[in-house]
Amino acid sequence: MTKKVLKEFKVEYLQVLDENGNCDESLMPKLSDSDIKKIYETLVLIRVFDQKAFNMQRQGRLGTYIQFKGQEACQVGSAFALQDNDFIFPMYRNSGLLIARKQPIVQVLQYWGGDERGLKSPQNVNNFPIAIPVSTQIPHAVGAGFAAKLRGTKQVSAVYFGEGATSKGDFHEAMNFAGVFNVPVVFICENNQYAISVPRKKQTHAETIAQKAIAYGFDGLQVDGMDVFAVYKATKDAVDKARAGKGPTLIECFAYRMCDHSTSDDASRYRPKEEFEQWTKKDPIERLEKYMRSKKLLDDAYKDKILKQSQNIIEKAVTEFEKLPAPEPKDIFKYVFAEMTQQQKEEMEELFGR
Ligand SMILES: Cc1ncc(C[n+]2csc(CCOP(=O)(O)OP(=O)(O)O)c2C)c(N)n1
Repeated sequence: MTKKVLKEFKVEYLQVLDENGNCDESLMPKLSDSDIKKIYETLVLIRVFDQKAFNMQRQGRLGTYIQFKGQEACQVGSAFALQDNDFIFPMYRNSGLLIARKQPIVQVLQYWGGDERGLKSPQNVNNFPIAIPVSTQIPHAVGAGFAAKLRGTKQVSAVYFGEGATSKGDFHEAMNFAGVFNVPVVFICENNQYAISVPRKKQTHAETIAQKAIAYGFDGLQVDGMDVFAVYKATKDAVDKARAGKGPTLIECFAYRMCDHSTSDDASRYRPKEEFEQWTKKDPIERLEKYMRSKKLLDDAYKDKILKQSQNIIEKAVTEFEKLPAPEPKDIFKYVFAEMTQQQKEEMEELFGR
């Protein structure tokens, strides 16, 4: 009997911009100066939003909030590679993605204030609602991609999830279906190294998340998830490929959560301080600033202007959000089904009277 090596489980790793802002020009995607500025401005805007929302939660002005600090490049880089009518299926850590996808900021605040109407997608943009149950959005995204394929609309479906989500059955079923039916879907894993307190090493015995695609017969690659150019390039290639009928791709964005899991968490209890400090040196915004400075696309005055502009946009949205009427508590019963069940009617009456 002869032994054969079938295939090595090696996946490509892509980095365009290193943590000092040095760019590998041979890998640089086609982006104009104004594209780069737009990307930078969106990164700053969502970081300002993230900090403001966190502060508001602490002040009792928002419910639970999930920060995404450190993962901005994963969200903005990929959003920039999609068209408005492509579908996105976000998870709870994707407020930045939604903002990059034209979801009004006031609505994102409305959602975190407990009003689901905040998730209604703007006209002509296909943003699906945030999924709180881990991994459930992944088969939904594949279903939407499959529908687009059957209808011949050339739309692509992009789905976002953490590395912890790749341990769930939903992920594997969705990946299998996408491979078998050659679905135009891009799986974007924001590997932030922890699923709440569970480190990646305890999450999976696989060396990379990207290699999980190999088992389903399509491409998987790992990118520096704190390098916005790498995320953009990988997503653009995957989206173009999907649109051309060449099937799915799994992109593992190798990143770090530079914040707690949620406003109910204290990450200092399970993450070493030194580890946190090492990762903050890779900050996606700082490295882009270094690059832009070297290309004369950014100076102190522009940097200051963008920060102030972002703060103004966010403050305006906060003022508008705080003037919104509170949702009607009865709506909890009213809109679960098209029509209320007898039991729901009774429960509603019991709580609120006739
Ligand atoms: C089905 C389900 N099980 C458990 C939870 C509780 N939970 C919330 S976040 C989380 C960790 C998810 O980690 P990961 O997928 O890596 O995403 P991250 O939060 O790191 O972005 C868990 C287990 C949940 N929301 N849904």
